Amino acid sequence: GPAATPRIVLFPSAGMGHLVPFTRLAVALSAGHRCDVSLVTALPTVSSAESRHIAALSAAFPAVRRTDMDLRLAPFDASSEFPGADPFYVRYEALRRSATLLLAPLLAGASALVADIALASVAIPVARELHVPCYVFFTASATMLSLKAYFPAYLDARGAGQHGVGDVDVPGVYCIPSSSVPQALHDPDDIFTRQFVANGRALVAANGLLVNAFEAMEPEPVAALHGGAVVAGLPPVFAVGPLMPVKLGETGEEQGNYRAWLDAQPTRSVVYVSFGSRKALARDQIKELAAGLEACGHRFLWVVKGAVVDRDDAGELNDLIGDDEGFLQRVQGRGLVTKSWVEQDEVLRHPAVGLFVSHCGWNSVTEAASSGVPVLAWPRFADQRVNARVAARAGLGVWVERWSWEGEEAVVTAEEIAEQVAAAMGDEAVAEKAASVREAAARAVADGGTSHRSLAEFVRRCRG
Ligand code: BUP
Repeated sequence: GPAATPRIVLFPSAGMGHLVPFTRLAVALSAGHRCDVSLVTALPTVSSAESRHIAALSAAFPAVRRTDMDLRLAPFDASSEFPGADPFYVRYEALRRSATLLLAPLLAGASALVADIALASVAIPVARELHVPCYVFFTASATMLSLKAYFPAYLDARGAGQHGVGDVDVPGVYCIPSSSVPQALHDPDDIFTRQFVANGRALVAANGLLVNAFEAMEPEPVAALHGGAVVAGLPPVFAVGPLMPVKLGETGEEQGNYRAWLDAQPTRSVVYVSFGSRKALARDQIKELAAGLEACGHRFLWVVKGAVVDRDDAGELNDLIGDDEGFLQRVQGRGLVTKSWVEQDEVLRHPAVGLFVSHCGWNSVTEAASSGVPVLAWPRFADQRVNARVAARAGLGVWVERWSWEGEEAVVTAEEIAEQVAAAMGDEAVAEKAASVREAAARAVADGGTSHRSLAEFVRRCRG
């Protein structure tokens, strides 16, 4: 008879950068590989974008069952313990501390648990106790996964009494310069660093690792992770990316008029600018960016954020971009600036878009790769410099390495921004290489491609 349908429980952490790839994985497993999938949704969500996204997912894909986890049942007073910490990292910590209590009941009858990397070290023992195989989904690049897996060994080898993080030469991959190591990792007591190291150490205990990456874009790290060069004893690694975006319909937020505006622009004439869902640029940097976009001479669509969590972003657009001199009026028609959520994947696939000025959050990089839009990389924090290098090495775009990131004082000037945007928009070679990355991505996820086969192999193992 037909093989049993695997029942897979997906446990994401917080923020759109994690929820979006989990949604894509859920749909690929449910619709593409006929698994029975449930998605754990921790409530209340940190951002409104997440709650809108979950509602839209349930409406569009009812087969992906939603299992709510009420975090109010396991109260955790983050405000006193981590004052001033990033609310998304604080949420990871709340999930980590609640996992033993709240996760176990959700695993009854499961064939496998797929836990977010941010929750790995707590989810693995909970699943083991219940004899449920536990896989870890790494939502960033394979290069970053190799750094995460190797980092605990790096710290141990460095010895006691040594402080600070230097260049990290990941065996079999390449040397990640100290300046590209996520800012937080330079501080051993940072909440992010503690989680990063605990989760990195736990990887060897997982039944397998899924990563939203594909071999052709990151050949060295994928090979090194498979071959045991990075860390001995890693479980099988399944490179299943770039996971395909799913159409969810309207997510309920005021969508603005960007679709109609894009439709009216000539082919490859628009610069799309976004720094992701979870960090605002400093106000003086926003001002320079505005002036740079005005000076570059091209059309642009700019998603601008004023707060870390969208619920806190109540300000007016004019105030946010410090527009006391009529910028919005001067660029009217040529530039569209919005504070609202846009369907980024749809924007990147629109023929009018010719360049993506991006912070290089990994989802953004994968979306640029699958749509073939060249990236002008401007990493801001966390793993983004590592990702920017991946993008540049793969030929997906260019990275101006001297541009500062969070914690460095220097403001990138309007002149420099205008110059680099204009150069990238005029660079035919970059556009051609980005198109070839798109073709490689399409081959990876097509039937018989490396990523398609990896996901099928993962499902086969879940069948047991
Ligand atoms: Br903002 C924004 N529309 O307006 P990243 C983001 N997105 O669709 P981040 C939109 O959110 P982390 C918007 O396409 C991507 O899938 C975007 O993830 C989508 O960056 C996702 O690119 C954002 O990984 O998360 O938000 O900084 O730090 O976790 O990488």
